[in-house]
Amino acid sequence: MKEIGTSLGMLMTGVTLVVFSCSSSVQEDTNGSSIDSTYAPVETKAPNTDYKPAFEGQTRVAGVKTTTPYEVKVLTEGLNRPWGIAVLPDGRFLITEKGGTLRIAAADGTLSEPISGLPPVNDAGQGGLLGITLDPDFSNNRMVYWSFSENTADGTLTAVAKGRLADNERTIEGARVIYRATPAHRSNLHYGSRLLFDRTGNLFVSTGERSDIVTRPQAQDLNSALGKILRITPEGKPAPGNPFEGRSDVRPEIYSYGHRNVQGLAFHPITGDLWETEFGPRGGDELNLVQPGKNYGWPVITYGLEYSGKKIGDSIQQHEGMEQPVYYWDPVLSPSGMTFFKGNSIPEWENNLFIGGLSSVHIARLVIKDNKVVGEERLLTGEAQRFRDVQQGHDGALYAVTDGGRLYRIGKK
Ligand SMILES: [Ca+2]
Repeated sequence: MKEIGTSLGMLMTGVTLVVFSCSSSVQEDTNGSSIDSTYAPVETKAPNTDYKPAFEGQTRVAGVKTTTPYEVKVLTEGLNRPWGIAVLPDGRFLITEKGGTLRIAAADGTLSEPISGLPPVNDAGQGGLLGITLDPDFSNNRMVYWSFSENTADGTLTAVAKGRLADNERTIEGARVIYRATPAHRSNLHYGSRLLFDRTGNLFVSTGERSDIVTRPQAQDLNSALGKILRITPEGKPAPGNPFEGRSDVRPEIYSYGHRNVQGLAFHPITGDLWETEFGPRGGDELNLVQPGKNYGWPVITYGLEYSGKKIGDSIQQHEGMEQPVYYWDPVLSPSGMTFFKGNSIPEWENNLFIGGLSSVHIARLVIKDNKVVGEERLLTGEAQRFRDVQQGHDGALYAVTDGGRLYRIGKK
């Protein structure tokens, strides 16, 4: 209830402030179309730190409001801790459930029985059956790829597996693990776990640094798979053309490093660039444009604090050789799955980024122009749901799942 009250308060603040937001009252979105009003930033709470952004527009940009009427429907509340959505060619949804099950949801919200045949997961803490994506040739080979937290003798790790969705859709056939993000660690936190095929047929996989003080520095360690974005072949080998290919002192599956816990991956529809979101600690959630071989800074630079309120490391936010986030949140969004909106069924949404927020209990809409965030809106603030993934259906609408078991459809009215 607290969140709902806050969002109403912000709405009123925004309406009040639009009157004197004259100097930048017209912006262009990524398509060149106008956004006719600029509102106050959606965040009104005090930040956790007094850190200064590296550039204007890196946090708390102007608010925007969707003007095209859209409707929000709860298609089902019957999912059990859903985590990731893959859109099937026929428009239905293949959805992971954290406890280790996979289900298909029809467009009307009807759920299949749990699909069996997946290897066991450790669903303690943040672990479980997590990210999912379809083979680019799924229509012919029915292959599915997923990530999960796997038990090993040395603790748990993020593993990537693949298998064939049986013709009767009741099982996954021939499931096998193709990649393990080692080292394992005795923690149940920060597994990363989004999966995304690129245009060359190789698979991006995000990991986390497992949260503990002892594993955190491995985000900077090029001989560890923790705190990375990896790029592997469909057989789990390092993908050809990776930035550290040929270097014997680096794991060749690494694509970028210095990440904390990446739960959002998406390609920009126009530029084709890879974008990611990751959890910061207390403050400092980030949106990054991912470039090969680059260092994204964790835990050396951060806009956040330890959960205890202590400073992290040397308490610096910028460092040569380390990339700045395109955007950051303080207080946090808790960004999970995300997608760019393709098409113009809701014209002002075209090429905007939609990010599921967990603790913030809303979906963040970001307007991005020239690789900078120029507008932010909070959607579904009244739902009081932790949004775990957002994907776009073949009908052009957005579909989102929540930790509470809901599947939403958000589309043109
Ligand atoms: Ca960073």
